[in-house]
Amino acid sequence: MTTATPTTATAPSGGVAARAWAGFRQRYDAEPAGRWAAPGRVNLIGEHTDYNEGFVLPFALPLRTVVAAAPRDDERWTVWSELADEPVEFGPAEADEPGRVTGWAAYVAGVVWALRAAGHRVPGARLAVASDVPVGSGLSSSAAVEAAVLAALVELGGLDLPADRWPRLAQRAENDYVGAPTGIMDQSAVIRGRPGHTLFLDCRTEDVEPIPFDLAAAGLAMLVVDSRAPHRHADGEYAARRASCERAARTLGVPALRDVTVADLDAALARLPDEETRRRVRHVVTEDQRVLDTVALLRAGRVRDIGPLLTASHASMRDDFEITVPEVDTAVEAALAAGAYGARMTGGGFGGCVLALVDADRAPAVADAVTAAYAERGFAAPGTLTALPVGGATRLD
Ligand code: GAF
Repeated sequence: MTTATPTTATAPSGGVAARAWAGFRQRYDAEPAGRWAAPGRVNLIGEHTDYNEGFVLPFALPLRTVVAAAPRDDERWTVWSELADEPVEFGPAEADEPGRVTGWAAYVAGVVWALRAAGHRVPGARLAVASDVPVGSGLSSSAAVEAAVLAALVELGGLDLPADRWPRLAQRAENDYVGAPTGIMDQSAVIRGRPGHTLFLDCRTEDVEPIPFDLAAAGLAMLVVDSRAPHRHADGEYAARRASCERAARTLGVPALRDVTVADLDAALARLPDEETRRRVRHVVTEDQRVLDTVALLRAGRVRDIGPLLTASHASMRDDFEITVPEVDTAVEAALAAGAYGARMTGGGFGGCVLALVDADRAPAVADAVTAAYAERGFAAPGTLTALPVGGATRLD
């Protein structure tokens, strides 16, 4: 991402696909059989609702991870990434034991593991990974790697695996091999994304409804601000939030917090043991409702009117779920003060990116205002871009 004046990312650039190809040729001294791509994502609204079996509304971003790949004769996998000097090679023994492959290659080994655990015969392969999805910005760089690798292996192996089953497999790779207890939102967004739409996903049923999200027609833009505060969801805070929600659901005698509605909320809160748990539950229950309200407004073509819901979501993450940090709060406040219709942190929290819904012609001014606020607070300059929704994982050639 750039700083100050936002770049406009509406279509994937050719550069990353060329880097994957060149990396493959250089590393393996051969031509790949093809290239597969998967995007990063932002979530318009619905945070920490996915693992509570609730609702989310993400869209895929025009920043991509590309995997160039070719089958090999034996049952081994070699992976090179432009982020690392040396390739990593593993076989069935390492793939079948979660945790044996570590670091960035664990996301690849995790996909092999998830496919094998589901009974698929995974072809041995050489892979080269290049990515424009910044690592650690909360834009789902890991889901993008998982989805692109999955797409490549499914096709190279001729596996009978329809794409609507890919998100669950990619999530298993992340949960059970890498060890990050995430929900299913990111994998669904980067696999099932639709150009010009946000994805209304019911995380219990996995039903997806693409909701038209035509920012340009409304004269609007979505400014994405990289807070530059490091974001980590494999760490204890994410897991602690999830555990707290699951404990609360058990106390309330419901399968998941999705089963508590806003109408039930006060009665449910009264049955919870402590103030912190009450705050966590209030966030999840009200956030599910905000997703439903946002979807209703978008269906009615009232894009600008979703702004207050975005801002209310941020306040709920800040005050009730307690997952924001000063950098993201500063970005939200500065964007709103500069005229954004709404703004919120997106993703797992503790850093990552902020979304601000702005008039298209105001995007540079709002980006400048956030940059100035950062300078005043002594924070490293934020990155900014404006983005429109693109399609999900796909074969390029
Ligand atoms: C991270 C996780 F990976 C998602 O599953 C989701 O829980 C999100 O945080 C919070 O909404 O991106």
